[in-house]
Amino acid sequence: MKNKNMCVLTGLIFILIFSLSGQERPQNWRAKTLWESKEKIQRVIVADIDPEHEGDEIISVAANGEVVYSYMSSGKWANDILWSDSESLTGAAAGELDAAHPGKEIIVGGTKGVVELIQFDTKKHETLFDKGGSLHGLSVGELNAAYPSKEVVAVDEDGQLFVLFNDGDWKSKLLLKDTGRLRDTVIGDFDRTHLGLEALVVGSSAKVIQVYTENGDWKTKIINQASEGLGRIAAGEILRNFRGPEVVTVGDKGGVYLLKQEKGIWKSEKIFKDSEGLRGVAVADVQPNLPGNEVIIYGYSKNVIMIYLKNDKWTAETLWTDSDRAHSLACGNFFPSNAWKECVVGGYSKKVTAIFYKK
Ligand SMILES: [Ca+2]
Ligand SMILES: [Ca+2]
Ligand SMILES: [Ca+2]
Ligand SMILES: [Ca+2]
Repeated sequence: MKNKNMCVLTGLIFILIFSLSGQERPQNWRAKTLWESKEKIQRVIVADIDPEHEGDEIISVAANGEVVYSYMSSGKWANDILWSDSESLTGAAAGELDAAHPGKEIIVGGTKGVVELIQFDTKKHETLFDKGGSLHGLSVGELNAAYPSKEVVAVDEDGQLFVLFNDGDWKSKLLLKDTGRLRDTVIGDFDRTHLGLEALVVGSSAKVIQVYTENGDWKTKIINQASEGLGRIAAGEILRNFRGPEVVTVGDKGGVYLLKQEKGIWKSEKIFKDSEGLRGVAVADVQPNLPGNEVIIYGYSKNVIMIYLKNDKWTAETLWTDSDRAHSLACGNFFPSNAWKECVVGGYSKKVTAIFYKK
């Protein structure tokens, strides 16, 4: 009898704590399930793939090999399975890779070590690359002016870093083999000392590796070494008094690091630590009443967390909690009726979920 009373009392205390902490939660954030797969969602990306449809579209890839295209049509969400691989897919990216085809192309890769290019409208596909290990991360961008097409960076679980380029045919070059798994890559103008764009790559070795070309030759260099394995990387303007873009990496132990290049030297600052490992990061203007862009993270704690500067101090707010652990997050403007960005997450819950601010 005494034990039962204790249980009731403990339960009441938990409810009290839960409702008190619940008050901290932002009022204007909503979540909506867009797609439910039969297996884990491994990567979500947001890009303006179809120029005839306003705003950005969403691509998700899953452990069952499905590539799903999600978009708003007449105010409702529609989903279209573009491709089904026979094995798990882990990486996805979008970019201009076929000048003869309107809109961006989608590339995916996974366990088979093949990079497949897919057209969103015709569903036509073409294999660009088929000799890597289990691919994990992909990015597309203008890295080498010698070729008219954009280039692709593909990284795998054996630590191999490949570039794919088109000189009439798609070719590949292995640039390095890291000591750990390579997991994610992003392309942008991060290095002020180098003309044009660069790619950055992160993985379990905790290194941040830069890929760039010099006089047409492919080069790599390590720009930072974190104190924990890194899971994801993103970039965007964060600091108002700094001419960015800044770079954010997230780690296996929950660390969130802001990297910026000052006078040619890269500096790193830990801006937050989550309770568990992180598998999603984005930099975007997701909340209009906070100035500029915010950093959004998603991790094994199941939480989607927004980090921003408030009175010069890094502040974190949990926006939403998933039913299971994270694997990927991306943000973009897929509700084009307002100027600010929305986010999408996917992971062990097998669901692709939109997370957005509603006035
Ligand atoms: Ca579009
Ligand atoms: Ca540059
Ligand atoms: Ca904002
Ligand atoms: Ca929007």
